[in-house]
Amino acid sequence: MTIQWFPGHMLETENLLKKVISKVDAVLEILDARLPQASANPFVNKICKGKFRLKVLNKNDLADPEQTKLWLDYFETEKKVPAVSICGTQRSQTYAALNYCVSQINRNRARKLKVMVLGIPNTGKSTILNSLAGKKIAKTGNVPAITRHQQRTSLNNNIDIYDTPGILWPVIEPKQKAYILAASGAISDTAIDYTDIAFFAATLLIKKYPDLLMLRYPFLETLPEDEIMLIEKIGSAKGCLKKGGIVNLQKASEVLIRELRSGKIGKISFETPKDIEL
Ligand SMILES: Nc1nc2c(ncn2[C@@H]2O[C@H](COP(=O)(O)OP(=O)(O)OP(=O)(O)O)[C@@H](O)[C@H]2O)c(=O)[nH]1
Ligand SMILES: [Mg+2]
Repeated sequence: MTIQWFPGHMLETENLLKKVISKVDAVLEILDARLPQASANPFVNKICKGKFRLKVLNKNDLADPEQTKLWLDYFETEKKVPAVSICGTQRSQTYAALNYCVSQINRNRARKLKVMVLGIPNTGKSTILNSLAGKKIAKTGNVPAITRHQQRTSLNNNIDIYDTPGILWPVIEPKQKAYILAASGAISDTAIDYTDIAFFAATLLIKKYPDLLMLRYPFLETLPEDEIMLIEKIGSAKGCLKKGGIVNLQKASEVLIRELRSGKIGKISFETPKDIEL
């Protein structure tokens, strides 16, 4: 399975970025802390060559803290690239990331510094911009592709910050990466079968986070043997039923994915640095 979800504004954004990136002093590459590898767009690598770039693992409040630590270590020690983890709604944390970025640039203080926020959809770019500005300037939302145009904001400290639309790439493969991105909410839910995402998520939860699963769904009593059993049990317990009492897998899948994305099941990471080494 491959996923293709590349709305027109993403291509427009790529073309714009190719033109304007040379005028920018530094880039905040916003990744999702739950999927720091899958949420890295190779296009960002390509256009940011030679430019200072800070990897910002956002939504760290939703990610498994142990894994986030491993990821930061992986980027800094193995890849030798600067990385921080933040919660995009916490101003002290977004400022810490920006200040770190600014401290790494040879700065002519008379000139305004241009910092660009880049990343795939739904990683929290506009939320971070709003947090830095201290007011709601950019529209945000829990579905991908909310921002459709580049937006500049002047901060008090002689810095201009640029929010950009989230961009993916035309064909997303392998399958594992597509599922991880879909489970996080980076790809439109119309581009992929909901039950497929839920099967992927259920498998991950049974294997890696069985304790969180049992805590969130005490009606399970014992750990389900497989992903279908888990989704069926959630469906029965939450009343996601069709005529005749059969579980409506689509509805049950929606419940699981919603709870996973919102953090209700717990702090969960979808991939670990070890997955890369495999
Ligand atoms: N829990 C949590 N939610 C966050 C965080 N940062 C952003 N969000 C939420 O994530 C969703 C997406 O945020 P946006 O700021 O719209 O994401 P974006 O990267 O600008 O998305 P596009 O414009 O579609 O590319 C919103 O529901 C935000 O409230 C965070 O650090 N933690
Ligand atoms: Mg946005």
